Amino acid sequence: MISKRPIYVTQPVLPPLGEFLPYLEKIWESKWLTNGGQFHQELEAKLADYLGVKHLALFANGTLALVTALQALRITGEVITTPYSFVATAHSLVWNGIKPVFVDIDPKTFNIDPEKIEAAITPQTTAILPVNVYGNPCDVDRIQKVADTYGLKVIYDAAQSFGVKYLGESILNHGDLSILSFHATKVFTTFEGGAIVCPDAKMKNRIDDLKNFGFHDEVTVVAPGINGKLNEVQAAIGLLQLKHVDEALRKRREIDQQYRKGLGAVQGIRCMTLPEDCIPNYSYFPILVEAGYRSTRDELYERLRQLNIYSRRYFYPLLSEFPMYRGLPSATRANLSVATDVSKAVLCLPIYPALDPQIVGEIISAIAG
Ligand code: T4K
Repeated sequence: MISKRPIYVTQPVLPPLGEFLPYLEKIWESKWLTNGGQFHQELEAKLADYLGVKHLALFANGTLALVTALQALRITGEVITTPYSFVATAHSLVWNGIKPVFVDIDPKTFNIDPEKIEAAITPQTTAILPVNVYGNPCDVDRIQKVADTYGLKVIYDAAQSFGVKYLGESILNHGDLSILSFHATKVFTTFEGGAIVCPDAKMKNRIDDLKNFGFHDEVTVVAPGINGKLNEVQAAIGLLQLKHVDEALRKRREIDQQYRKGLGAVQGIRCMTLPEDCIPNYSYFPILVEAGYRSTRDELYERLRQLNIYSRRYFYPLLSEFPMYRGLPSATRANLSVATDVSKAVLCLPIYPALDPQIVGEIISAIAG
């Protein structure tokens, strides 16, 4: 046993409780709890500034942000997406009556392979929904080129991409819309939460209406919107988190470097590579357990569990293997051979700011030893 307490794949950063109390006092005093209050407005402005994006609409979670992003752009028919993601990506399409069309991934980035998108386009295709898996940037230029050629919208599921920069700017400034998740397991958290990032004010107004039942003003409902609002307590947590997020990213980076140094030479273990000109957020530390390693991925997963280390097989099974998707024509293993191989080999190791470097060292030894 490496540690008496279980070591999970992640752990949220919680600033000192004393720092949170003044926010609660303000909420108690104002009695303003939700529906776009002061903290909500402040967090939208501060996050847009921190992330380097034009407009940002907060949501109760990333899934509602995804569902609403598709509504905002009036997406219908078929949408091309990746099977290598969290279930919310494909579920958001089904909630909108849209058919997911799975396209295989790139073996290096684990993101949708832009080369394979074109062959999946049909007259019903209206959009592409790529995912920046582990916050790792997609090939945004090539994806946009295909989208422009065929007149498709692009919505990035950037749930895991908080703070990632690519080619000198925020990864969130690509495509028509991007969504973020602020779930407890994310680099920046409001316990539950999320956002849509959009480039223009008119679209932000539409999104704001859609997340508030479609209300435009007291007596006008412009669309069958949903209740996707983030409340004031969550917004206050977000404001507090922002003060600590740079330090959290720095600590994550150190753990990432320690893993890379310790595992780089282990036969049969491959660490994820990042594209050049990318500032990552170190949200996950995926390794591939390949031929040449002394055990299978699942044996290593079990061995680590015996040591009280709870790594995770994100993303296994593939979305295309779940019962509601496996009947789709695009869900075959033959169509998704790279994703199938990666999902059988991947293991995400614990990474979070409070993780003791000594434990990281012991995890490395357990894998390498
Ligand atoms: N798109 C993508 C690409 C996503 O990755 C996600 C979410 C979404 C869309 C949807 O966004 P949200 O609607 O969730 O905002 C987790 C998260 O629940 C999910 O948010 C996340 N992706 C996904 C990748 O991971 P689980 O089922 O693995 O979570 P769970 O409860 O097993 O937590 C993992 C570990 O984290 C635990 O073993 C311990 C630790 N933990 C967890 C929680 C909830 C804590 O220390 N404290 C906590 O409060 O899905």
